[in-house]
Amino acid sequence: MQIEHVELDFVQLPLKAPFQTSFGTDVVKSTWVVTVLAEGIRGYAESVADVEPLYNEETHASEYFCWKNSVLPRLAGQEIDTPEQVDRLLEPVRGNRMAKAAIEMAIWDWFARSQELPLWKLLGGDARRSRIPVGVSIGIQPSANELIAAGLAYLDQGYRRLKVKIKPGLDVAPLTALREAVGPDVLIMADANSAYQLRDIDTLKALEPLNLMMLEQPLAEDDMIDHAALARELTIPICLDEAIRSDEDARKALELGACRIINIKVGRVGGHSVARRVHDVAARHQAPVWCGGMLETGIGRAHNLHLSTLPNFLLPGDTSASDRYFAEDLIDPPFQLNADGTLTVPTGPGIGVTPNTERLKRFSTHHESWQVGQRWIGGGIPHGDPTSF
Ligand code: OSB
Ligand code: MG
Repeated sequence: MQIEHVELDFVQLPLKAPFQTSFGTDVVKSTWVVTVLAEGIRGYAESVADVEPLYNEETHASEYFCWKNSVLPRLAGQEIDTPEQVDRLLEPVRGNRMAKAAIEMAIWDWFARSQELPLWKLLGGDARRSRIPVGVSIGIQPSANELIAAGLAYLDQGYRRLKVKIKPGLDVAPLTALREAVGPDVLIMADANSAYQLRDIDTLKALEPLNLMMLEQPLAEDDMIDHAALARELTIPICLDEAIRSDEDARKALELGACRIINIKVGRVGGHSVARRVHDVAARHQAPVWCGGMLETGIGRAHNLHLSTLPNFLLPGDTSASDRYFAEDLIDPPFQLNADGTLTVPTGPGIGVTPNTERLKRFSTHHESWQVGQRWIGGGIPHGDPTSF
C-alpha cells in the first residue's frame, strides 16, 4: 500500500470524573484521532500525548509537527508491504514515540482490515485469549473514604484489581485504609508516576505490609539506576512504565534489576512493532507484562486489547470498560466489562471497532485532511515556516 490521505481529528471527550495523578488533573480526554486512507480502506488509531508535557515530553503540538515534518515525509511515496516496515522507515526519527505510534498503529489497523483479519491475528496473539482480564486505575482521591468508596464500587462491578495513584503525603494512609476496607485478598497496586526519590525510601518501605502486587514507576521517568537500588531494598516488586521506551530499555532495566514487571503502552514505546519486542524481551527474562492505558477512547482501547492477546500479558491491564471513563465513547458498541472481570477482544477486521461518525464530528474541535503529495508531505523535510500549510 501507499498512504494516500491522512485525516486528523482533535477530539475533546469529557471524562465522567476528574482523573488526578501525581503530575496533574485531567477533566477531559483530548487526543488526535488519526485515520490513514489507501485503496478505499481506512485504518484508525489515536495518539496518547496530552496538552502539556507532564507524563513525558510529548504534546499534541509536538505530535502534529512531527507527523508533518518527519513522520509523513518518510512514509509518503513509499510502497509499504507489511506494517513492520513502518517502524524501520521511521527509525531515523529520534524520540517522538507517541507521534510515531499513532501513525504506525493506524497502518496496522489498515493492513488487518485489508486482509479481513482481526488485528490480534496479525500481531501473533493467542486465539485462546479472547477475553482479557482487566483492572482499574483510580486517580488520587480527596480523602481515604472516597478512595474506599471508589474501590468498592469498581470491585462490585467485577474489576480484578485496583491500581491506586499515589504521591508524597497521599500514599501510606489512604492505601492502608483501602487495604483494611477490602480485605487481604483483593489485588492492589500503586502508581507514583515518578513522584518519589531514593531518599523517600522509608515512606516506600512503609507500604510493604500492605501486600501490594507491585509499585509502578516510583522514581524519575528517565531513571533505571536508582530504581535498581530501590529494588534491592524493597520487597514490593517494581514495575516500570515511563522509563521503558524501547525493547533496549526493557533489556537494560531487567538486566540491571530495575524492575521485575513492565507496563506496556503502545504509544509510549512507538507502536505495535516495538511493543511486541518489549513483550518478547520481558518473556525471555521471565518478567510478566501487562497493558497500561492513557485514558484512551474506544479506538486506542481496541488496539490495547488486541496487543494484550500476546502470551506474556500475564497480569490484569488498565484497559477498563468505556463507562469507567466516558458517558459516550467514540465507538459503537462501547466496551463493556464481562461479569468475570474481562473485556472481550473485538472479532471483526482490524481493531474490530469503528468510530461513530456523528460522535466523532460532535467531539472534534479541529479537523485536517492531509493529501499525500502536497508540498509538505512527500516533498521531503520542509525548510520554511513550519506553521504554513
Ligand atoms: O501512569 O499509567 C499511568 C493515565 C494517564 C497517564 C498515565 C497513566 C494513566 C493511568 C490510567 O494510570 C490508565 C487508564 O485507565 O487508561
Ligand atoms: Mg503508570
